[in-house]
Amino acid sequence: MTVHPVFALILASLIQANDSETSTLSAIASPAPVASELKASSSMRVGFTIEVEGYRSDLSVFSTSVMPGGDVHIKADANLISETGDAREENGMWTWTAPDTPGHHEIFLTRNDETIRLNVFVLTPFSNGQMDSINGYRVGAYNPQPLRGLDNYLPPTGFIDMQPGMEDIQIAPNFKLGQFICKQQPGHDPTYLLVEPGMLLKLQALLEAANEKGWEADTFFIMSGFRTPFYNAAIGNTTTSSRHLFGDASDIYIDHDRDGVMDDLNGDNKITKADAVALAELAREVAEADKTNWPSGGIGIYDANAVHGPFVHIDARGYPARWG
Ligand SMILES: [Ca+2]
Ligand SMILES: [Ca+2]
Repeated sequence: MTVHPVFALILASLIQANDSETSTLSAIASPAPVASELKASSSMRVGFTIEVEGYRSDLSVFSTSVMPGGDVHIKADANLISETGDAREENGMWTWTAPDTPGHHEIFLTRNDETIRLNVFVLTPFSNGQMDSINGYRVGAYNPQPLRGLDNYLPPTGFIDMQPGMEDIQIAPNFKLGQFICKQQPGHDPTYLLVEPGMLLKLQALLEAANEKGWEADTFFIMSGFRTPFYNAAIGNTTTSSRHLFGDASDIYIDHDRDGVMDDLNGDNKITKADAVALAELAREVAEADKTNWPSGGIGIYDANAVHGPFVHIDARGYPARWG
């Protein structure tokens, strides 16, 4: 059942009024709950599910993106509160229409005592082949021909506009926006990137599985998240279809002891490829057990070399791929 926010407010105000000397009338006249007073539930997951962009999620913090003026469709048996944009509901489907300018918005879905905070990034438009950079940030060009004709390999039409201070935005319970920026042009403000919801679901599910296995970690170290085509070519990659270019790939390791390399996951007192294998095997187990929180995609294992330690590649390309 969806309780209209105003009724919920009046009920809450009346209950509060019992405990205070405030008159019922002034309690009813108190301001409506506004998004700035809400925050996501403190647990990683809540007792209800939303569906956004085809992804079902019960994460207390989740993120999606939309073009300026575009609609975000959120299927949820919950109230929606947002200070910005234009929200309406029909038959359990909320439509949130984005403002016409790029920026970061917060939508709160509340049910009973629980709240999901959904970040919506309104993207800065990008015309592939027409633009090489945005505000001095080199993007380069995407292959206009999508791999195998698949939609999720089409050149993006916009990027998240990461202004100074946005690095610390929590985009999933254990992940921040700044963890995923491209390594090019360090310190350049603003920067532009893509972070796809399917990847966030997978990283969060894998982190929770790692914790359950007894591997301590507050997050993964994201060695490489988003890459522009410009940067991907600059580091010597010849492929034009890397999922890093599309914001749904991350090269990760657990580094809870913060020494800059993978932790000793298999307990043999060495940091080797075997530790990446252990993390990848756990990812494969999650892939088998939890299709909701593990959208189909790639799991790759990488050994250490002269410039990096062992790591695991995770992506949400839409079909299974395994290597390494
Ligand atoms: Ca470590
Ligand atoms: Ca080891």
